[in-house]
Amino acid sequence: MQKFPLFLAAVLVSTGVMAQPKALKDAYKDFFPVGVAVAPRNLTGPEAELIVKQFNSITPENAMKMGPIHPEPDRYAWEAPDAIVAFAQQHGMKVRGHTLCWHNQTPKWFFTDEAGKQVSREVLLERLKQHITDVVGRYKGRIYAWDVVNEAVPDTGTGIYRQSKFYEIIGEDYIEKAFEYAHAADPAAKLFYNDYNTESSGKREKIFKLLQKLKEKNVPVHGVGLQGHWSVYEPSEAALQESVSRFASLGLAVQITELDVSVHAKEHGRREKTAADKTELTPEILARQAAQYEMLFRTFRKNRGVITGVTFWNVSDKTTWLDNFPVRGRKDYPLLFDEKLQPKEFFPKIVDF
Ligand code: HAH
Repeated sequence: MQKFPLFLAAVLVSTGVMAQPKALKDAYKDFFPVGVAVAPRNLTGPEAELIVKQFNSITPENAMKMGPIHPEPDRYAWEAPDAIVAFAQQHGMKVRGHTLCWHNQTPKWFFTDEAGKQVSREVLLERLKQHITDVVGRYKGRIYAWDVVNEAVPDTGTGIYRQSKFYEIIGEDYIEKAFEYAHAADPAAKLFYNDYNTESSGKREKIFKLLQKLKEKNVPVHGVGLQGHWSVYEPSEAALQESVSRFASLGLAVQITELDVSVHAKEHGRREKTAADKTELTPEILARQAAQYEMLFRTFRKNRGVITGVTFWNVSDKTTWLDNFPVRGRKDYPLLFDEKLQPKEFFPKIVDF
């Protein structure tokens, strides 16, 4: 389509001379479901239309995280997650749940008693069990896959466990416990360990060891989620293929769970905006983004049968979490649909192969 100026392409498509590109979910129907992370506000108006047209799976971006869904010990906030699951059912879409146990966006009350003192291992395990049982149980049969534990492995150092409150209070077995509780609550759900930066060789090996241990202990873990918060500069095709093959060698399914391709170089820690932080969409950056997306989807297709799902983290460049992370207020353009919800110029290359 890029051979024509945009207005001409639009005329050719609307008059039927030129075919509209296929929708993502149709192009990949023999490969994997294509999903998108949403908030309830995305489920009306033009964004909802785009979602229904392009995707066949949906994930709540925030609504099922520990803090948002379980703000107080005896109160769950079901409204937002219920609305998302209902939308999916109405439109015949799958739902991926995110996430049951994560050191971030966990409410403070989880780790402290009424006097403000840190709780014991027994109390924290009991709370984790209650939380997972209630959340997974409520959506039993309606959520086909869950991110059970998110980001338990640190980026640096040699230890394989992140020093989180769950790890400090319970010990390393909090991970297997979380999987066991989830499996008991919905034995049919596919259970995933999910993490980012999975193509860095050091972190890949640490995650591999963690998963290997879980498999050896017969913990009900069925897959690994590569978040896929990538950029126009990384990962390389070889590094991505290595991650997919390495994790698959444990007999695990692999899903890309939070895909976006930042136009900025990847950083993993929050920092302030500086004068150097301009967002310039040069032709070079745009060409890199097109090439990166083409490489990613070619690699996903090559791994048919192993890669069982691909989920984008947000709908369009209109708003994405990367507008505020890692640099608050720095715009990013990481998705396949632009700020006007239109497919980007290279989109046909992703769906025609
Ligand atoms: C993800 N962390 C989380 O899994 C997701 O729940 C959240 O909405 C957005 C991103 C990614 C991440 C990162 O890329 C770098 C450092 C910490 C976390």
